[in-house]
Amino acid sequence: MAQRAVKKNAITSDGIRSGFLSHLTHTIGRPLEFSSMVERYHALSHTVRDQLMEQWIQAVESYKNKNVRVVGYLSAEYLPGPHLMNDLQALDATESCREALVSLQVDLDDLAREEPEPGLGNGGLGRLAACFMDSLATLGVPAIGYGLRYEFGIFRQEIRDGWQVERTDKWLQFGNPWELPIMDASFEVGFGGRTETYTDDSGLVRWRWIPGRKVRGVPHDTPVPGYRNGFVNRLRLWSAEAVDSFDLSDFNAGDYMGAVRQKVESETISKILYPSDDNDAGKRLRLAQQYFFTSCSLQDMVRLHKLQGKPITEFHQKWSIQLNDTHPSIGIPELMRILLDEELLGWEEAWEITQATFGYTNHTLLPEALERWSLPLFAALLPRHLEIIYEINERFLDRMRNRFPGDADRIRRMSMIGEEGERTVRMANLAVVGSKAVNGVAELHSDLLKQSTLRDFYEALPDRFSNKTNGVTQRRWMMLANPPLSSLINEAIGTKWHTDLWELRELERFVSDSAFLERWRRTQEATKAKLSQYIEETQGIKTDPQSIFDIQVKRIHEYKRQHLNALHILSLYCQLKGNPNVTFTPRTFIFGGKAAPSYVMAKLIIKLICTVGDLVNNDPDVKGRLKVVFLPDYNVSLGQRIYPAADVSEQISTAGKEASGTGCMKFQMNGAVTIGTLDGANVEIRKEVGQDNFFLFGLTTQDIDQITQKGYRPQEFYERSSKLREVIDGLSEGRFSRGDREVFRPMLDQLLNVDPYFLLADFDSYTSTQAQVGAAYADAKRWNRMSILNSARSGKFSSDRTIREYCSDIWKVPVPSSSGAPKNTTPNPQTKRRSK
Ligand code: 26V
Repeated sequence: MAQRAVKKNAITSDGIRSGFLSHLTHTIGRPLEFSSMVERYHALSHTVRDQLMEQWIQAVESYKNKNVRVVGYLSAEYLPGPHLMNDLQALDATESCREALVSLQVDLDDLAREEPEPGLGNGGLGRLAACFMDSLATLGVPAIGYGLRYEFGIFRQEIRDGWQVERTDKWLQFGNPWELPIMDASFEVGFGGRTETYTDDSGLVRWRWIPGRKVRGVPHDTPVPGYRNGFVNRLRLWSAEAVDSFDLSDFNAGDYMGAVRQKVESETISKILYPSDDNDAGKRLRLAQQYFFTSCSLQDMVRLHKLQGKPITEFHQKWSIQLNDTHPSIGIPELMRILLDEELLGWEEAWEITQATFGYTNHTLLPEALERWSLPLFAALLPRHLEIIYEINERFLDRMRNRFPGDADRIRRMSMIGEEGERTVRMANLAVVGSKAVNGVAELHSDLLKQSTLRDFYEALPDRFSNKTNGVTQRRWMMLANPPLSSLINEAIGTKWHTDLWELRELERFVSDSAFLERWRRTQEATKAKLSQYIEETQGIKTDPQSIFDIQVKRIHEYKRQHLNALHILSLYCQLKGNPNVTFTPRTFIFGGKAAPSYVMAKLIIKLICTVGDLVNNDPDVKGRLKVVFLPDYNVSLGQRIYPAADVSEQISTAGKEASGTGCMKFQMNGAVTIGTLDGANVEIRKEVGQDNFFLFGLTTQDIDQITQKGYRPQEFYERSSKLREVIDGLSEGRFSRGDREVFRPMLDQLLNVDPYFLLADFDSYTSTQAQVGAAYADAKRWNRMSILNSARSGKFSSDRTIREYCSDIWKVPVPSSSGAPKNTTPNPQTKRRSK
């Protein structure tokens, strides 16, 4: 009798069906017929989590007792996106699940739409952490991602009359079926108070910290499954609770409010994510958050280390800790404090262990984003840590004085304490000195770090520095986000690319196959049609799937220059108004992204985009050839709809400002062609795809240095370019804003007088390159070829490659050979040859 081979441990449709019904009854307490969508979603999520738990326990057992090093990834932010479909995919259970639900007249996609995504991050840095977690699990590397369980994540964005309005994110409102609180692994974290010395039994003088108050951290664990390898890591997020739920003496004395005040204050620590992605210096709560989650995480690692019966002196052999930016860099003095004050080691030994444990990743060159804490604030909250930092600093600066005698300026710049104006603690300096490895996130960024921001440190400690170009997971950004394209690729070249993205280069065999080119085009058009439908349903704007979908999604920031994009659209609009019958490749411009609530200029950029949209979408002269859409509340889920539908990827930051960018990679994988500056990872994308398959424009970092030295005068560019004058004057005279001459005044003043991000200098280059984009698109065959080549040459940008590099160069952890992707990470000869 013919029988379908059932894989060992395969998750069957019957299994899911009975698990789902059982959870509806026993966990939710509702019969199927009276259950709501949310309840069904919860029942299904519990069913899937059950499967993960079994694998989780197996995975923990498999490495607990072995001598493997574990990665501790410390990040204040994670943006994992919805779990359900991702975890089903990892378990290879999507089809059985669909089948099981169909038999109950329930639709899987309906349930998946009920999942609120955990918005526990601002942007690229948080999403990178989530891609890394996916790759670590898929490569079978034991790792724990540590962070904060914010009760309120990044705000929901609404647009009212073209302005951003923030609404509270309540992702935990209906409970979170993916997490498991682990009550017996909680820790206390101290704040404030004072330090004192005492003499220990052997007559040595020692320090101890007597905190003024304590807060309890409770871990909530979310399983992170590897892709079809039976391996599961965990994301461990700390939630703050009061050490005692209320103070009994206050309570007995009748002070009910006083009794709960402490509880409320403690819980504040993990209440809300700071929605700004540059510096929030002076925010005491932010420092408290950083110390809280870092201390809990270190205590947890020390506990796990000791559970294995290992001496604390071997801590660095068991753990490799990566600092995702400086946010957790307080971990350096915290580990020192644990080793000195609690484990009673001597300074030298403690310092050796600490330095051998940490690696530090820098994610920004913007000076305003480098963390500095006011010294009095720091001293009040973390007095013992400040003492330790002073000692680290003194010893380090002594070494530097020997290395660079007489160079007082250099010593001042390298100090962990800033003395100009208000005294500050400089976290980047601490992170560099306390780590064995320091890295940037793209080649250009790492070079600029060495030449500018961290130059003194590079000169003193050159071996510490390296580059680790970012990557993104193809499992979420292609397979989950773009099933039609993924199927087409599977059919053409098989499925090895799921765990080895270099395999996509096999697509190059098809670039001259007109039948394949046509299928590629039709697939993309169908995906664009789906986004069109979403846009019409949510925004009431009609868009043409045959027009160029030209997309810019990312946080709104002046350096990312969404307003340069908007100025170009206005210029196209003027062109159409001037000659309504001009030949013109129709375009749909799509934007998405949040502005920090306090960032006035970023909010004005959103207003500009929406104003341009109102203008062009409804003008009969435009004849529908130009559409502008601002999609509100850009997040991971929306990104999954957007990236697959792009023809053109806008990566137009001022050269030298974007550390890497990762959206660029998501677009490229899905076959979009980039228009971009030589900034961040664009440089490497262009190297991979070749200059013919990338639209380059704008000033380079060197050009900008030169212009700056000579003195940049944006007015000159305005005077020289008639196109630029047309849009600037139009804005200034209110011609694009129903006569309102004031609304964009602050932006125009800034552009004409200062223009710190060189929009006016880059405008002509940008518009003429955009004209080339239009012409290229008009030649469908040429465009499809470019699109395929972009996807085919995106192998380098898998986070699997990035994680392999961290494992071998920084963490020194082996990647199990049984894991999906091959060991070899060198680029293929073909793409090498094409490199410029
Ligand atoms: C800083 C702060 C300061 C205090 C308030 C909250 C907060 C949140 C985030 C940050 C750091 C922002 C740095 C960042 O996100 N950098 C981005 O990192 C991406 C991943 O490496 C990279 O692709 C982007 O180019 C880079 O801007």
